[in-house]
Amino acid sequence: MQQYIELSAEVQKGKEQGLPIVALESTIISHGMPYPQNVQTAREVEQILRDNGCVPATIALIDGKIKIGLSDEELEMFGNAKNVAKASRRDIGYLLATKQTGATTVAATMISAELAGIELFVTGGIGGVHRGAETTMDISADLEELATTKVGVVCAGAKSILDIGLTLEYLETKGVPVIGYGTSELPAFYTRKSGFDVNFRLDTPQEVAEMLRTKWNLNLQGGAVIANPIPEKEALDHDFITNIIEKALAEAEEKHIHGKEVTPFLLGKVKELTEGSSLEANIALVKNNALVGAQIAKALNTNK
Ligand code: PSU
Ligand code: MN
Repeated sequence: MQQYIELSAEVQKGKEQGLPIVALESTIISHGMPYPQNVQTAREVEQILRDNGCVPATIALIDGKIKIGLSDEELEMFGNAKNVAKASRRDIGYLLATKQTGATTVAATMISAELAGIELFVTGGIGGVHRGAETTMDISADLEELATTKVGVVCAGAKSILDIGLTLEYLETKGVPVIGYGTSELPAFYTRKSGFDVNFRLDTPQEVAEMLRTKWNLNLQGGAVIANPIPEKEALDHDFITNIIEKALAEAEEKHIHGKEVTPFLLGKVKELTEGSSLEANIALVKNNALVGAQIAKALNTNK
């Protein structure tokens, strides 16, 4: 199996030194944000992790390998290229075998992280149950992955392009704990509130690490959602963003967007309609997640 995995020199060295390693996804770079802010954000997030005592491992599929840690040129390529495939669980075998370039989603990044022995993963938002899923059956493979793969995922909650209530129901059925980091209400990505409670509120990195370690010591499969609200001053106005999301959803329906195109289409539309303010919020929350994720990864590393 190790023949498919390639660690960057930085990750390899970090591993040998016993440093905490934090996984980062590449779909957020290729499909989640526009160039050049995507590459710049990816670099800044990596640096936040380094400055806080961790080793960043941005993950992607390149030339038949699962790369754990990307070079500067590779990051640039992911941000700029138009032909990068969005890679979720189902795509990994095909893309590696045909040596195509693939940007890993939350699901594929979790799989890769687990294979590389990485326990914590920082991102912006997870996929979930889409609105109207009772007829379209559009449910992100990210949720199934959270149910099976042993990686903690730090995010800013679920976007209201999704049906947040159904997403929580699905996670409950699958036994995935949803932790509020310093909050008892699930954040909704651009805003700190969603109207839905998390399962458990934890206030320190040590408590989160202890919860994950206990779950995994018991050999309970799957990960956890660690939902960290966007900083107050960066949050968008609730009514403003709700209105824009409604418009984006209506356009997706009108244009019959489906399958793996849905999420990137909605993210792009929201960015366009907010004239960039959603992008600024997105960048701020990912950086904030990196700060919190670094603390959790360090606590996990001293609690093996
Ligand atoms: N939500 C975001 N930004 C993103 C994504 C989701 O706010 O970039 C990406 C992540 O890579 C996530 C994927 O895993 O979209 C989910 O896609 P789908 O809904 O097709 O499973
Ligand atoms: Mn989908």
